[in-house]
Amino acid sequence: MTKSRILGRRATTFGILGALVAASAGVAHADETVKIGEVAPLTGPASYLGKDTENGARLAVEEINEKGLVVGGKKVTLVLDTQDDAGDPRQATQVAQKLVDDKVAAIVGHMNSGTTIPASRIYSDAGIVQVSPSATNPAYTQQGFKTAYRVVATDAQQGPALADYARRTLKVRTVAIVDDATAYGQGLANEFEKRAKADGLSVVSHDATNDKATDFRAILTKIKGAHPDVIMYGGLDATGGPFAKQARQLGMAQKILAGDGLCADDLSKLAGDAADDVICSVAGSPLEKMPKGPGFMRRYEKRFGTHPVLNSPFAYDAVYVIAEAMKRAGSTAPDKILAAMPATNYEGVLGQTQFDSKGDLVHGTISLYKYVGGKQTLLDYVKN
Ligand code: ABU
Repeated sequence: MTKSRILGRRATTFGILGALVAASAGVAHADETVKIGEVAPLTGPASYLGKDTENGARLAVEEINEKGLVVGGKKVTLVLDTQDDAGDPRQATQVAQKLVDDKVAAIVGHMNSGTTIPASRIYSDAGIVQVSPSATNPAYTQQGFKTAYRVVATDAQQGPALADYARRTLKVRTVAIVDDATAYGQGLANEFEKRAKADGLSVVSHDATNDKATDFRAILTKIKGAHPDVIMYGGLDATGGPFAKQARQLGMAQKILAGDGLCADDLSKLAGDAADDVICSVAGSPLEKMPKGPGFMRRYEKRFGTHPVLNSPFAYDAVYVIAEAMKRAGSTAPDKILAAMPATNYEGVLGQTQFDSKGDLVHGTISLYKYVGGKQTLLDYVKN
């Protein structure tokens, strides 16, 4: 055999081996890696809610990658680009710009209305879809931004549901309102107040505290003197828990109505026995009543060794909604995802997700809970 024929054979052998290696590499590795931005407070008093939000998004990303995501014929691997906005509006705009610079395909976030709203302008300017798992202030989707979506009901539903419950079920006549002066707490309290007045309730006072406050005794003492039948608190559990605890310490027996910011199983850690004085709403379906809810809870607990707290199922579905939009678009380009979002019709853990022209849910659900022995117990749920 001549030298050139031997070399030729070797070249063919190496060529076949190379092709096999390349083919196997093609099977083992994704054609494209795509970043999904995720933002929530990972520091500060609401960080445990932020971590729960991140966990929900992470679980979805891991599952989608495991099942295999194919977009426009290409295998896509999702990577979660997680950022901490500390629940602070200024930091929120800084991390929003960082995520735009990181060239994320879409955003799951932010968690607070007070961070989601200022960040939304940055995503809108960049043409990047933003799906908030938890921001309930109606203003978020009323700015005319085509990029703004949420997979949670709004305070325009949550406030009235609480007021109607007070009037029709608790049959109270007078209410004192306190909010934490944030976009969320104040917005929810205002929605509650509007409906309470329309329902014929008398609002004896409406006071503001702030989201860093720890001592509520001055406001509570004033409210105690006015003898309202019930108190409504607009804010997160970091302040709402101590608020309820101090009310009980002052000998106040009124029920405290609150929204989703207070409505996690962990409230008893912050409020102690006074958690049983709280009636609160979640701006979504009760997980335990959803066909896919128990499966989600099991998978979450297996992956993270802890229970879902509040926002995780919303963040989880938000990632799937974005992945479905990529599939419909046949592209991971932000403008193509944006164009595909209005046609969303996704059945997830939270039920059917479809959006109206503003980016809000077509069918928002409000669930009401009370606490018995510190354990969250479903009272009722109202579908739109
Ligand atoms: N929806 C409850 C907490 C998040 C927010 O600020 O809207």
